[in-house]
Amino acid sequence: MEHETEKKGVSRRGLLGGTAGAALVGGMGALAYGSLPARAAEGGAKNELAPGELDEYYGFWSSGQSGELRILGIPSMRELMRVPVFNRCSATGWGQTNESLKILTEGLTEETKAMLAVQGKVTYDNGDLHHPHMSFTEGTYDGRYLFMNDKANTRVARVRCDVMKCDKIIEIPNAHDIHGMRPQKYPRTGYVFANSEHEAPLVNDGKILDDPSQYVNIFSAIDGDKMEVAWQVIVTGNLDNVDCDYQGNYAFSTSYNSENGMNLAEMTASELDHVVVFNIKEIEKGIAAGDFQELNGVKVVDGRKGKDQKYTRYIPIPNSPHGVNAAPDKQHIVINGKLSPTVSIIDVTKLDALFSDNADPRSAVVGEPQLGLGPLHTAFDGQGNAFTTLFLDSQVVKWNIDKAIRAYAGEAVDPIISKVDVQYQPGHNSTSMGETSEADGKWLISMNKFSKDRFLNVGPLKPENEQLIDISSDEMKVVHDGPTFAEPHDSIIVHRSKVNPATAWKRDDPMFADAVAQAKADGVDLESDCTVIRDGNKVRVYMWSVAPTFGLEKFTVKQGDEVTVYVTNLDDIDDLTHGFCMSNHGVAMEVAPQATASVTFIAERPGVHWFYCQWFCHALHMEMRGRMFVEPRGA
Ligand code: RUQ
Ligand code: CUA
Repeated sequence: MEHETEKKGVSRRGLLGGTAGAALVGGMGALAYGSLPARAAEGGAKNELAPGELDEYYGFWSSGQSGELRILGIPSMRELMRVPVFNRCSATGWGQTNESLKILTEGLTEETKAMLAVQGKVTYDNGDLHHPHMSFTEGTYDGRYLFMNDKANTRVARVRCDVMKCDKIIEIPNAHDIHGMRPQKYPRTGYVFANSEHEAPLVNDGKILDDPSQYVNIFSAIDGDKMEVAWQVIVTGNLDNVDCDYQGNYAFSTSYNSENGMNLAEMTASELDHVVVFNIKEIEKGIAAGDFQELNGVKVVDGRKGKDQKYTRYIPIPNSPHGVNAAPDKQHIVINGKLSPTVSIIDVTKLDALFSDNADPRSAVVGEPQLGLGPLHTAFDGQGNAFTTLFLDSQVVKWNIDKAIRAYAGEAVDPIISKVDVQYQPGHNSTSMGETSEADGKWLISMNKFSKDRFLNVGPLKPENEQLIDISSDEMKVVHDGPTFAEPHDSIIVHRSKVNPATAWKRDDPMFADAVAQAKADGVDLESDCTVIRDGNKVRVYMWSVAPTFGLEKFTVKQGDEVTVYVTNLDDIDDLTHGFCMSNHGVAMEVAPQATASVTFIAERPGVHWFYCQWFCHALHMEMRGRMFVEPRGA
């Protein structure tokens, strides 16, 4: 499918109505973009799109404790879609349809299933989705999958980019609260690396609480094709964020609690924490040679500090480092100091010596520029420059990697190029294609944790603020404010040429293979038959939908029956999604073009109940409805 950007000849409408106006209403005229329309007109990159114009990039956004993935258009910052993952979704029926429940339950451990069953649940209802990342081939995005973590319930999920739906969710055994997560960049993904943030006793069975010496943490490599844990490494200290090199040799995890402290004072006691370097090839060799213990079905190697280490190195880094970001130059890894005003630059070409010659781990650090207060994450432009968020300073700083390295070597050069104020307290940032070897230096998003006075007051709970920054010149320009709901942590900006979603499902899609198999067993052709199959007190109702009708006007069941409704959307026109909502039963789902979707419920209310199409599809959409008749028990 060719994307077409069509200019409609609509002239640029300043941003006044959208942002400066709102800020002025907030009484903060001084902070408003008084000069913004003029700036936009000065040249630089164009971020406003005319109606009908398509964006150049997809933005894939986390949503933090909302648990979903969001898709934005960049540079317009228009929200294009929400993809439910760890959350429940009223619109699509995610967490309710049989297809989604399978994905939400099949990857849970037996122990978790039992724990949930006691609470009357089959799966978790919440998630905390921090880091969405696309699969790579040879150092750049390949448009196959998006992977994302759930810090709340220790899971990793995968979204298929062809249909933009989640197809796998797995719980990671032995780990506690998956935070940092990145796919392998080379030769391909491959592994998805995932950090367990919180330390716990290795065998966490209720026998150890107050003996931190027995607490460990777990680094996981997940096979992104199979969505299974390939291996794990036991480490010292906690694990925060992770990234990996462009050579396929090493992964890097920051640790803000090398102390293994159990409270704030203990966790921040020492000035130096560390980044753990994982030697992927050595770990693979160790596993092949049987140097592992098996724990809850996973092969686990010991990479703790102080052992005679083959698998890991611990590079001391000041002070509670947070983000870790591989530069597109394929050589440098930037570790963000958080409590230290510095970032530390690791040169990947110096890492082999750490392992082969036992070289001083700090010898891999080739730069440590002081950038400002609270550096959290760094993004890149592909021209040798880096952009680091300064949480405490509420700024983004642009700096030059080479100059920082030369300054560290003693040369009198200042690596800092410029700083820009952002509103307020930035966490992650991301640049267009900036996490790949194809970083193009056009756009930067600063994901700010607080919006304070930037928008109309909506009560004590405020939106966050994501700002679009034009980085096409050394003077960074904030060109857009974007309020967002809880709480996008991270994003990636992917050129649209990398992604090519379908407009309709294929009838042989694995997403609804179970429904197809059941229909086959029932002798039902989903594409033509509308029928009711009774199987004891289980009733299967099959119908198709073609705007503006369902294939069944009515069906009859008995009170107490377990009813499964399968709807197959035979429309294959772009955009012609139907829905199925059984009123007063808490049942609703999306049925996109050429999809089959199914939902199961108990028909416990005698009488007539209307089901209706809940997705506006046609001029006669309101009329797209039918009846379920429930005969009372004993009738
Ligand atoms: S972390 S604000 Cu969950 Cu990505 Cu750094
Ligand atoms: Cu079909 Cu609305």
